[in-house]
Amino acid sequence: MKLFYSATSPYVRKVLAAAITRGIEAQISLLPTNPHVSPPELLLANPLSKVPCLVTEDGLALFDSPVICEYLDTVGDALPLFPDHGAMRWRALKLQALADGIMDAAVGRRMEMGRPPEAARDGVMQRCRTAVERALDVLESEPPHRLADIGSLSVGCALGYLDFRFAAEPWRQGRDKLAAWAELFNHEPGLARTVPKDPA
Ligand SMILES: N[C@@H](CCC(=O)N[C@@H](CS)C(=O)NCC(=O)O)C(=O)O
Repeated sequence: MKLFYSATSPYVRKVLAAAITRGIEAQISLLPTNPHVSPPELLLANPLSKVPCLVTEDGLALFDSPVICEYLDTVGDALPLFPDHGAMRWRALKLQALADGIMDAAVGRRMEMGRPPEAARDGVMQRCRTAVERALDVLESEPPHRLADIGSLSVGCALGYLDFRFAAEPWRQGRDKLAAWAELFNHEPGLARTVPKDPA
């Protein structure tokens, strides 16, 4: 399998964390890609010009990260990251959606940083910021469990992105339970081996 990849993308991190957790990362070759310049090889696979995009052994190009992670659950025979039914499944999918929403809002803000102020855009960015705050408060009231599934891994990647790009806005303040959860859960191999850093 081939993965169009960017080292700083939290969505890519989620896919890699899923692959590592299931022990199949060696089956994935990484294709470093800058989606913002729309390279033709990425566009052939993903017309939306976004990473992650996974090309399977059968040549099927898959996006976005929830779809890719669900596909990875069909590879190999490790325990699935998507519980197959019942309350566990809906809890995991809801947590994944909440975490992806944090990433969407935070990545959106990051893209706008450093640009000259503009009333309409600043209003949208403020909405993104408060959406993240509210989502974090929900996670504080009920932190994910300690098992690695698609929900908990997604939350780990979302919080990691906040640490990486928004260190000046410390999310741990007033959120002791979530901070304690992250402290432990960051030792999961899928997270510990994918900590984001700026390219040298
Ligand atoms: N919902 C998508 C989001 C993917 C996404 O937005 N990736 C960013 C990188 S962090 C990207 O490729 N941006 C390029 C662009 O928007 O043009 C997913 O879960 O995979």
